[in-house]
Amino acid sequence: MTFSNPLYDALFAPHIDQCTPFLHLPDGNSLSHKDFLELSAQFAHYFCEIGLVAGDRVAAQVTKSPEALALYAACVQAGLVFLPLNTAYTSDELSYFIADSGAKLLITDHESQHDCRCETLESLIQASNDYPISFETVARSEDDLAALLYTSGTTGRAKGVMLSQKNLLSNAQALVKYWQFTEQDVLIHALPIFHTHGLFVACNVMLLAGGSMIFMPKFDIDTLINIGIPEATCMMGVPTFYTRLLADSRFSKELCQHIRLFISGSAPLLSQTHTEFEQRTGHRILERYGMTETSMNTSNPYDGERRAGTVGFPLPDIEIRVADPETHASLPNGEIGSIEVRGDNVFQGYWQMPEKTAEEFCADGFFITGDLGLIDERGYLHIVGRNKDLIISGGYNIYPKEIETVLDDQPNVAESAVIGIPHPDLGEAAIAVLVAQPNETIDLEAITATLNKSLARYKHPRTLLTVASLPRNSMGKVQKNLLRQEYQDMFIEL
Ligand code: MLC
Ligand code: AMP
Repeated sequence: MTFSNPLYDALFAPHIDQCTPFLHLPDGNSLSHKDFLELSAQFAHYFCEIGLVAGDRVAAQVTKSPEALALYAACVQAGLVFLPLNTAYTSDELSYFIADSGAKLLITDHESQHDCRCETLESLIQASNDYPISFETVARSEDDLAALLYTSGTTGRAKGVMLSQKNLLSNAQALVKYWQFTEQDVLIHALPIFHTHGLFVACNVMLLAGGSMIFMPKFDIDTLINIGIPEATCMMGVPTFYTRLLADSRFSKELCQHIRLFISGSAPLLSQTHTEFEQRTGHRILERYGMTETSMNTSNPYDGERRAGTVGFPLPDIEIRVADPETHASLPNGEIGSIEVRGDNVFQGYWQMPEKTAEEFCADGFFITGDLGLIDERGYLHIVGRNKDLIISGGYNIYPKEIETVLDDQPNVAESAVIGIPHPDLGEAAIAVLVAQPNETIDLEAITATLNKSLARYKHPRTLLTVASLPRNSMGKVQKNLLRQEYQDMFIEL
């Protein structure tokens, strides 16, 4: 069979005439597949009408809603590259993404001004109202880009991750099969839809399987307990979802009686959470491992043993190796090395950054994830650390370098170190340790005001501390491990 637009044809087109529910909304209403696709077809007309052509980037920083998700469908259908942005990003952060991506259109909740055409979602909905409810899908090949997702890094500027139709489709196909999703499934969707997890893992899988989603604006424990869990068959979440559920005495085995699968990812799930969850509900959480650049790489098995503290096996047709970080030769089982991945899931490179792209791929095509792991005697992958300075807080990535660059620029700051320390709710939380210039004091309030302007809230250090000096090794490198040790109990109730 030849496809004119493989992603649209597989995920969306089969549902065009289906009046079955696609999104169940918290107010009790639901939106059918057909209604959803008619709305997205109208958006696609609008995009064409304003002159967008295949390959143009469309950026969206909008509150989660069915209409926000329809923007994604419309981009795929019109051959455009969807660029979703965290709603927490500041205007400064947004300007960078717009300039770097060369987006032609930015869609936001409120009126804004940036270096491209800017529309509110509301105005777009109104303007699209009179357009036809069907749209002739724009042809795309499997290697054409479907999405551009920005990810920061340990050095330099945020990078646009180029994801092709094939990257997204192959992963959705693998996951539907591996996790046994069908049109009977009802997924609790409480994740944001501007990241790989909520947008591609959750929505692409459910679209391909033909099931429906309980589409919540955000994670809310009461909605989850009163509506989500009793009505659903499965949930995807970050570990914080699971620890919050366990902390709630209303969460019980009875409540989960229709659930067949709980999936966790984006951050390490503590073995303790896995065990407590099984004791409370009888369900073993299925943990999987992925990243923006690769979508999902490995997963614990659906039928076999789900081992706590591991991320399971490579998904079908995806190769994983644990390699020597210098030579990239595979290491024997049990040895810790660099986790590297190859397959149709792996992205096409960083947008307009060929050197950065080259640095992160091996000559034989394996992508270097920056995660460290080992494969145990039974073939399960364990993630044991990161070869990159990264904090994962409630499933959001915080790159210390980005925060340190802002802090180091502030008056009277000689240097700074941002570290992640254990946090009972978020897994890890960021704190900043600052050193003042000689004989100066740092104005912490002024720093907070600057952070508010330049960085999304979730990236802000939870605490700013001043110290006389930072610990360094003989090479002069800041020993963040010592700082982490010193402050490790700050958020833990002893
Ligand atoms: C919110 N805040 C956070 C935060 N989330 N701070 C640090 N880390 C976080 N994750 C801050 C807000 O800025 C705000 O600060 C305050 O906490 C309350 O905000 P909120 O929106 O009410 O928070 P809450 O609803 O409790 O959100 C927590 C959460 C949410 C865990 C439900 O962060 C979440 O949905 N996380 C999922 C992230 C995700 O989808 N990751 C996948 C990435 S893809 P203030 O100061 O204003 O009060 C990926 C690949 C893969 O990693 O493998 O999946
Ligand atoms: P992102 O850049 O937001 O896509 O985040 C990807 C990173 O999240 C990976 O490189 C891992 O470090 C981390 N990650 C994702 N899933 C897991 C998991 N199950 N366990 C531990 N870390 C994870």
